[in-house]
Amino acid sequence: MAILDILEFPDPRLRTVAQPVKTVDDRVRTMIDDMFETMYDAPGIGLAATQVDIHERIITIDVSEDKSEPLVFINPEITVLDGEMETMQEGCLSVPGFYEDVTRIEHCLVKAIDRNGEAFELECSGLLAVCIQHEVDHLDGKLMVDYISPLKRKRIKEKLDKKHKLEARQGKR
Ligand code: QAP
Ligand code: CO
Repeated sequence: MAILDILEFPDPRLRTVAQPVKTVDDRVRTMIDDMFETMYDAPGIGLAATQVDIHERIITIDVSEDKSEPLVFINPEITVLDGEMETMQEGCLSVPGFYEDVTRIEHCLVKAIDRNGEAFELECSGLLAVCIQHEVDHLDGKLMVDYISPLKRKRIKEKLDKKHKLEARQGKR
């Protein structure tokens, strides 16, 4: 297993639209294992393959208290279940140190493929529903910062640009 580098905003690679997975084989399962290791190490509750520069439609999530409920979604498709919306403060491993309010669908149905290549459906609400929508956005090249004001986005970009310059000087990236 391996801990992968996480791309950070405004890295243009985060804007890539991911391709569907054609076959769930050992290559895909190794990527999933590495994504879980990277997510738990961060630590985070959700990670999309896009964030580790893999442009395939794979998401790992664990919203449980004790990090004991790993969920993987391959080629996820979201269906809206009712019109209810919910606003939650979100973070993102690709936008470290920033937390912003985002309004999303409260209740959704997710259809996806699991690590054995089997199709499944999961009804989601609460944090899990928010997290799945956040991660599917990543697969479409979309980020949490796209939902906030241009001024806030500009400030976040400037702060992260500074952080990345400092890290480059220190040889971290
Ligand atoms: C997406 O995000 C999410 O800024 C997953 O310094 C988050 O795991 C969906 C993290 C909240 C819904 C609600 C963020 C770790 C982790 C940071 C994450 C940080 C360290 C974010
Ligand atoms: Co994110």
